[in-house]
Amino acid sequence: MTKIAAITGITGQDGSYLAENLLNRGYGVVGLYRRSSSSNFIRIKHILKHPRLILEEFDLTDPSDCTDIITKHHPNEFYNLAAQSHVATSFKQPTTTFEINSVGVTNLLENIRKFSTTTRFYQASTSEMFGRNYTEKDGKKYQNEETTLLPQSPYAVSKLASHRMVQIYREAYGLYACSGILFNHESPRRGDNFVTRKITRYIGRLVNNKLEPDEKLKLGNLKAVRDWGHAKDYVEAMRRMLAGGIADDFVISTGHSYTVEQFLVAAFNLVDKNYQDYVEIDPALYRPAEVEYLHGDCSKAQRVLKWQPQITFDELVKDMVVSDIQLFQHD
Ligand code: NAP
Ligand code: F7E
Repeated sequence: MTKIAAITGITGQDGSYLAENLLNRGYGVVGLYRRSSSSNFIRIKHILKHPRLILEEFDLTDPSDCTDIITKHHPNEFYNLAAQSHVATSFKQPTTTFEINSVGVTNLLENIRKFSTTTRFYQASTSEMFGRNYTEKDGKKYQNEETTLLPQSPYAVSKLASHRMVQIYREAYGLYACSGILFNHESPRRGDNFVTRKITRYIGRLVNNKLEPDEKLKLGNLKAVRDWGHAKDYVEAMRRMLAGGIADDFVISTGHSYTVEQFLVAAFNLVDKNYQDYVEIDPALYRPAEVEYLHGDCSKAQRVLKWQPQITFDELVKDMVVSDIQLFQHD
């Protein structure tokens, strides 16, 4: 029988890759999207006519929407990828962030508990929950499932609340509910306001002579360290969590970290330019509180899920730069 997977946030970066992954494996996919005044299907336009994809309007903050979807479809798997996912925005909109990222997740869990206990649930947790904390051992600094969570932003707090809620529903009610503690993952489909895409879009416009005269690339903290992987690899880890034998939480990362400045160098090198000729530091882009260092240890996922990232940092940067150069040839 065809397995049914529901995906919230199908219009986002991860939702679009996960939908492709599951459709390619023969799943029926119920894609849940938020109504907006204009169509937001740019990342899924190539699969919109797929015979096994159904789209349903849905808002995570509306409890009755959650009930309707769960009771109508009784999905085998439910991937909750919807979120207010921008850390800087969460400082400006902490309440909305909490309503979507924490109350919304509770709505889902409560409906699965009441109406569809065999549905397997995936929650998009995040390395931001570690905040400034890391484990230091044998001269190495990293975060894994044992590292204490110490969030530094309203976004991270909201994700920690839902992370813990998932554990409670798993332990108290026996739901098959997993959280993936995913480190940063990027792609040509990354939102425009995340630092990697901001950089590669600028390069795309630069190469195609689409910049305004003297237009600089304005950035904030270049010293922050991130463990960047490719979203295509990371959605496969999500799938494996729900296909596994035991519900649990897993760190998903590459184990290689770089500063924002190193990302800049790698990206500008691809077009034989020096980033220092283009970048201007804008203090307004610094965050009220910063997560300075993220470096994941995903050995549990490697051992239990047999998951390994396939795409290297250099391949990721190239994928994004090449894609944005092509994008602005036509734009
Ligand atoms: P994204 O591109 O920002 O996508 C977020 C999605 O959530 C969009 O489809 C958005 O819809 C939807 N959404 C927002 N509020 C909603 C609401 N109230 N009801 C229904 N849908 C709503 O995020 P992403 O990069 O794909 O990340 C996917 C998930 O993983 C998020 O939960 C994020 O917090 C988490 N995460 C991401 C990373 C990363 O590095 N990418 C790392 C760790 C965890 P619209 O299109 O209408 O805005
Ligand atoms: O920032 C610095 C910024 O916004 C990365 C989300 O997917 O990953 C993401 O959160 C770093 C930070 O990602 C700019 O201060 C400098 O140190 O690309 P970002 P993020 O905050 O790490 C986690 C794991 C998630 O869960 C989130 O959903 O880059 N930075 N200058 C800048 N960042 C941005 N956005 N814009 C700048 O101009």
